[in-house]
Amino acid sequence: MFKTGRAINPQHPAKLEKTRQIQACPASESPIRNHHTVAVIIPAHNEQQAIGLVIQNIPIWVDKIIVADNGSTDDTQNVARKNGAQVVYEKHYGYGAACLAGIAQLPPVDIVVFLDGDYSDYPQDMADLVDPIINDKYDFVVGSRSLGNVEKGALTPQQRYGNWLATTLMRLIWGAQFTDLGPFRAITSKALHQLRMIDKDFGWTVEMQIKAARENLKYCEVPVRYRQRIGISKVSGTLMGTLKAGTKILTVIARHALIRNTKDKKSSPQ
Ligand SMILES: Nc1nc2c(ncn2[C@@H]2O[C@H](COP(=O)(O)OP(=O)(O)OP(=O)(O)O)[C@@H](O)[C@H]2O)c(=O)[nH]1
Ligand SMILES: [Mg+2]
Repeated sequence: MFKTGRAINPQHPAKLEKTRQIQACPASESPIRNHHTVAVIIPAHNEQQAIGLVIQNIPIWVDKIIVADNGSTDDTQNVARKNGAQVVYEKHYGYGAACLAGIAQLPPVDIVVFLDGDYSDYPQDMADLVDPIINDKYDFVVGSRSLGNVEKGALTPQQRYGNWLATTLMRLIWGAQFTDLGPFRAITSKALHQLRMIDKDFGWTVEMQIKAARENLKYCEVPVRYRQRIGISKVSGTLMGTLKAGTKILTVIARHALIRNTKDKKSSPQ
């Protein structure tokens, strides 16, 4: 085990109290999880107001927290370090690029969890995603906001429509049973390496799900809560961000569908 010795920000005693209560997960409640090592990767770009809270609310049984930062011009890196995370710097801009940089620094763990650095996800609910892997031998668990409780205004209508469109296309093309492309997700290290992720920006989540379906991973969704982010919206809250992310997601689906068609044609008798 390689505990990070996570320091909780002493400036937030109230939060610490709350965190401790949430994190208090008696060993007897989950004896099995204690034998699995878990690392968390948080892509973050200018999240100085949120990143400390995200880290503080990560359950105590997590062994390693990596904040993958690219190009933050605020205090994100310092706040993350003060709260006990390892900070990885990636000079190429993009969500996927940051995740890949985080993966490159992973110690040998059993399970890797991804979540956003804007405090939209509920880190204290992490057991809901990790336990199906540990108890039921799933390879990959996606936190579905469509199935869970979403605070009013946390998901824009465009985001909901985009998620519906992407998951419908995935179902039609690959028979993949997903209801969301949510950022909060857990995967075994073995499966993660098997997927050979390459997307450098907002095609990251959909790429992981397409490949999981294609590779016949044992996957499932669990309902997750989702709330309005802290700080300034960078992607879904802006027209440009939504268009860019939406186009990228559809491009990734199209590209993988094309690969599938080409392979089918090659393998079918002439
Ligand atoms: N490392 C890195 N992280 C990013 C980048 N863009 C966004 N992020 C982080 O990725 C997570 C998701 O991005 P968000 O900006 O929250 O995107 P969103 O949830 O679709 O939309 P909003 O919350 O409305 O902005 C957050 O933790 C961001 O800080 C990037 O280019 N590099
Ligand atoms: Mg967000």
